[in-house]
Amino acid sequence: GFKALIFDVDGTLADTEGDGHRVAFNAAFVEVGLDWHWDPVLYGELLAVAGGKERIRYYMDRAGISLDAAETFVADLHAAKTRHYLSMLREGRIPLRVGVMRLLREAREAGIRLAVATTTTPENVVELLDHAGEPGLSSWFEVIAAGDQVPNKKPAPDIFVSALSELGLGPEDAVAIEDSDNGAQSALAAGIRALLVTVNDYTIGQDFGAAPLVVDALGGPEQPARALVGE
Ligand code: XBP
Ligand code: MG
Repeated sequence: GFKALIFDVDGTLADTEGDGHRVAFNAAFVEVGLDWHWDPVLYGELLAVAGGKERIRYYMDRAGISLDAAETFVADLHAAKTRHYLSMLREGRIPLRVGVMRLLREAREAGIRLAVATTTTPENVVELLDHAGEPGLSSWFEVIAAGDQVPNKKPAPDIFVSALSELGLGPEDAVAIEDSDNGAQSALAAGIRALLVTVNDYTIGQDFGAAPLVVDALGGPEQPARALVGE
């Protein structure tokens, strides 16, 4: 049987994008005196690129903005964004999605190991989990594979490969849980065939390649998940 669940974070454990990351990016733009503003529609387009720093660069390319010392500029701007995002998390403003806590409890009771594979920064993951209503929830996760610890972000397989290697497991031993096409491609490219996609408003129209099962939520007794694709 399966030995581990490897979770994506943004969009999967919680709806972090529209009211979380997006708002934090805009607060950072104001803080550093930029007149940029990412509304929900534009942000949906920018989500084509995973990773906050990568997303800023993608926006600058699209908008034809070129700067000296762009690398430092992007790093500093992203650090400001992360500060804003962390303070939102510490206020408990971003709850877990329906069914996530139930699944984590059931997996833990069944002796299934828990891990994360995400493009966001590790402190964002810990603060999200630890302010989600269950004190110390981040410590339930044996491995938090995150952000810049690998050279290539999703859809590259690197972060799932890294999570598997930290767990000491092969791709056949794990189930990946994702919300986006970039994430699904990443897990599949890492050789993980057992892939569950739980869509959200930003990702519902995406493709998900060969993902065997796509549902609208992890769900639970009160709000059962609906299968959208797959068997
Ligand atoms: C999530 C992301 C992240 C967040 C921002 O992708 O793309 O970029 O939007 O995170 P996934 P950072 O769910 O596929 O991992 O700004 O901390 O990079
Ligand atoms: Mg995601």
